[in-house]
Amino acid sequence: MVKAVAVLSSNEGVTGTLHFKQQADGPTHVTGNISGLKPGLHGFHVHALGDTTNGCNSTGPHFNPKGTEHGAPDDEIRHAGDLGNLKVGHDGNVDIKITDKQIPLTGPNSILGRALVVHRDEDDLGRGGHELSKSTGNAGDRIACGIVGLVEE
Ligand SMILES: [Cu+2]
Ligand SMILES: [Zn+2]
Repeated sequence: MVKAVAVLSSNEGVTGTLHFKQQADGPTHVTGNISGLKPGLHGFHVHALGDTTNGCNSTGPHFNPKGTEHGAPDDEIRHAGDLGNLKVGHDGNVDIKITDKQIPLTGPNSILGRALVVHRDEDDLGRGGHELSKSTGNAGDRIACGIVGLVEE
């Protein structure tokens, strides 16, 4: 079992902690809670870099080891980092429970040391027809992010 954690930080009052677990070659389970968000949908991705020297803006593009187009988590064609949208309730909170095969904690495509990013707007999942739909889902500013780091087993 490999375990990791990402603690989000933000200039806009968003806070949250995400826990990651992966057993052998199985999918990665992500659980946690984020608060301080506007109600509604917010794009949620793993970005390629763990560099926050310029805040969330220096974390690079969506993690995309296969060199494909942006999509929805359930799509055949998606970036590995495409985790879709967070559905935030009226209280500004969201509980997260995601199981995904494309965000391993081990191996060449590991997400360790990369960034988890929350966006201001909804991710159109590649279907919005905007010039950014096929690269970012046109999800707007990066309002919170945290680096995925190892924790003790
Ligand atoms: Cu993103
Ligand atoms: Zn993407």
